[in-house]
Amino acid sequence: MSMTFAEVWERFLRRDRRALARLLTWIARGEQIANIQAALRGLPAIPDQNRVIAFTGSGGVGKSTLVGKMIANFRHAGESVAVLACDPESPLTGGALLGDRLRMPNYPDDDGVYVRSLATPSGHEAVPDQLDLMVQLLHQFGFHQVLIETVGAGQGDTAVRQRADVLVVLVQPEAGDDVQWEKAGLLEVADLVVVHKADLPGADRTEAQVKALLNLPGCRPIPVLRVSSSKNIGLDELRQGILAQPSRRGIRLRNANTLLRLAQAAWVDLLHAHPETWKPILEQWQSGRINDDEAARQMLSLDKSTGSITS
Ligand SMILES: Nc1nc2c(ncn2[C@@H]2O[C@H](COP(=O)(O)OP(=O)(O)OP(=O)(O)O)[C@@H](O)[C@H]2O)c(=O)[nH]1
Ligand SMILES: [Mg+2]
Repeated sequence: MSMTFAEVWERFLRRDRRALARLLTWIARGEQIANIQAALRGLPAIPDQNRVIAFTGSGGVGKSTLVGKMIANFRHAGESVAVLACDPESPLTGGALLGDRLRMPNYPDDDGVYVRSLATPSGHEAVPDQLDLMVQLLHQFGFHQVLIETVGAGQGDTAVRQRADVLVVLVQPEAGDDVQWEKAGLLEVADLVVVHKADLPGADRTEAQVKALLNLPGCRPIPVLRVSSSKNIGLDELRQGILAQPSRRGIRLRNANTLLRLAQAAWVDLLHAHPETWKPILEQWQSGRINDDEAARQMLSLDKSTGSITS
């Protein structure tokens, strides 16, 4: 029996999990998007302390296992949790989806947990927008924290990263000097680095390497935590570390500083001579009146010599 959008939405508002599942399926298929967007606009804003936390790292580093552990950890701390597990589309998709679900304990009797697998075809443009909508739905349904397991260090992961409030990058102890996480450039964008599988030999060395890479003069300090999912080590510290990260607004401000630093490198003279030209752009961006793309476009179109906007 098929229900209309209005019927499903009415059930969603009454916190019917089947309605939530239906809406998520619609989004995944690119259906009912305009209706969902419009209906979401009518709901109150999501509290700042509700976060989107992405877990990323190379294949097999233990993302699914750790996310499974963090579900339980957040629950013990009184927080409700929804999980979106993304997987690359591959001949193994069916198995991979199942694999991720299997490592995440299911909680059939707990209203405070919801786990959903999500196929993310590589190069699929619609995915980031779909993710935004899904996350909004889950927050509006009442889940405090939304955890996302990303597809790993591949492309397609970038979109997820940009949409997370907190990005947790997992690395694991490795033999040899050829450290893949360094090549992947993941550390640069991390809010928090987890040296996972810390029960394995070499965790000390990996931790030292990560710290040496991250703690460059002038850069914001990034916490590096040692965690073992199999030995239940460091999980509370990870939760506390995540919650200690700035809320969305804080992240906006941090991003604004990054943008400013980038702009400074290219427009030093302009920035000193005409702060009145770029400060309004920054302010509009920080308050959310213009999005990242528009802010970047306006910044880049500033005329270097006069400081006026040229296009
Ligand atoms: N020693 C050790 N092994 C772990 C730990 N956590 C997970 N593993 C193992 O690491 C392997 C990969 O774990 P997954 O959770 O599937 O890793 P993943 O990053 O989700 O993998 P993909 O989704 O395939 O990229 C499994 O065999 C786990 O049992 C840990 O804390 N210590
Ligand atoms: Mg996984």
